[in-house]
Amino acid sequence: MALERSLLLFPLLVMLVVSLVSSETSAERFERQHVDSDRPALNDNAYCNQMMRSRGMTKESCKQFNTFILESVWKIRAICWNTKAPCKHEFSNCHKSSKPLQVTECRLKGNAQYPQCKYQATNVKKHIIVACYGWPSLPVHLDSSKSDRCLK
Ligand code: U3P
Repeated sequence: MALERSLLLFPLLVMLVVSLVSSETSAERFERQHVDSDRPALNDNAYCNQMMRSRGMTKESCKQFNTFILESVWKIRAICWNTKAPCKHEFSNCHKSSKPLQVTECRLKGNAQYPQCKYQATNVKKHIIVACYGWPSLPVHLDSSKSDRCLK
C-alpha cells in the first residue's frame, strides 16, 4: 500500500519540481520581452521581425507593439530604485528612468497577418516607466514610455 502510494506520488513530485524550475517569473518575462543589452541602434525591420519571434511574442498571435531597451540589464533594473511615478495601467508601483534610454520600438505593420508577423522598427530615446515588484524590487511590466516632448 505504502509502495503503491509512493509510486503514485513520485510522478506528481517530479511534475511539480519541473514546473517550478521551468516556469518563468514576471521579472524574467519582462527581460525576455524588453531587454536587449548593448546592441547598436539600427532602424532595421528585420531586427524586429526576428526578435519578436525569437523572444516569443508571435506564438499565438502577433503582439501589436513592443519596446526593446538597448541598455545594460543593471541600468534597467536600477530604474526600480528611482522615485515613484504614476502608472498608466493597472499596476501601482511604477518608476521612471531618470534619463531617456535608447530603445527600438517594434510596431506591427497594418497589413500583417498572423502567423506572418511583420514589424516596423523605430529607434528613439525615451524615458521608460516600469512597474516593479518583489525583493529585490525588479521590473515586471513596461507601463509606458515618454519622449522629452510627448507622452506615448
Ligand atoms: N508596451 C511596450 N512599450 C510601451 C508601452 C507598452 O512594449 O511603451 P504586456 O503584455 O502587458 O506586458 O501595454 C500593452 C503592451 O504594450 C504591454 O504588454 C507592454 O509590454 C507593451
